[in-house]
Amino acid sequence: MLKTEKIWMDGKLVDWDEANVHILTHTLHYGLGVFEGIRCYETDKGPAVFRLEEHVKRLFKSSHIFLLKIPFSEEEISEAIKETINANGLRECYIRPLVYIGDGGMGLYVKDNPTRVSIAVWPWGSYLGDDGIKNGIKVKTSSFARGNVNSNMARAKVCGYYVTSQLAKKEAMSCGFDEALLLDSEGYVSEGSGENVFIVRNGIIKTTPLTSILEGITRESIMHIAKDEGIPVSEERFTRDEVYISDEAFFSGTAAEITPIISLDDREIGSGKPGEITKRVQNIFFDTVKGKNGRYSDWLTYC
Ligand code: PPE
Repeated sequence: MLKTEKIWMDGKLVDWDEANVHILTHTLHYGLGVFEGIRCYETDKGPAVFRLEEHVKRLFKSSHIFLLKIPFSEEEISEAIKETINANGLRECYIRPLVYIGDGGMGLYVKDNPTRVSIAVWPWGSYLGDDGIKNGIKVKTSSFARGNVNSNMARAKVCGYYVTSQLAKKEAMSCGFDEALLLDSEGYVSEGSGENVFIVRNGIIKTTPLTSILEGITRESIMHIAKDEGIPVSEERFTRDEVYISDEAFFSGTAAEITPIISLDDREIGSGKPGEITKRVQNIFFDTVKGKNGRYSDWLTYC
């Protein structure tokens, strides 16, 4: 991880090495915190944050679900994100806002511990590798399931959920795969450890419905682009064997961007290479985030 200079904590910029918390920070023990993952891309007009407003809104919605009261407004957080990017002089970076419960009381029920907010930024290359973006990755269906919708609040990007994701990721990696695909509690495909999933069959793009997945902002952007391209998009449940026989598949996410999936459980998907529709959407997506596609210019916030 590349260290940067400043991290925003509770309203002010502090030095990277001073951005520390007490060991009794509540979230460290019990996992209740919410966060965002946002990317800022280099463009001809300077650094631009992709879909800033949507990410900040999701951070507030995640907090709402978990009864966390963020002591800042959405506008203040958006400004703080831009301020942190500028303070670090970065042209391109990943942005990690985190809302967490500070120290004070211990035990599951605490009333008076402060709700704290931090924003860190750092340069982060391709999440699943440059080769993954270009040539695709190999995926394994996980033996760990996406939690039931009444246990895991899927609409929230909550820290605690990522223990399941880590189990799935570790399992996939130790079996020689690049990433995991989790099924939901009923056995249908849900999403990757940190990505939404798409398949393409007979020219139609399918993605899992919002029932058991994070409401991905990249996912929404892809559906928007596909519709504009005249490619039909269907949000519907599908099974792992439908992925085996699909023509193309890909993951989407802020960190993962658009990464083709070339096999699932050792079954080649389509030709075993990134598919034509995947590449078409990928090209539009990368042009868009880099400010080279005027059609979606309102998705970019310049710092
Ligand atoms: N599902 C999950 C479980 C998920 O974590 C992410 C993002 C997505 C879907 C895609 O959502 P969106 O980024 O809005 O398109 N995962 C973040 C965390 C990755 C990490 O390892 O940290 C991310 O991509 O930033």
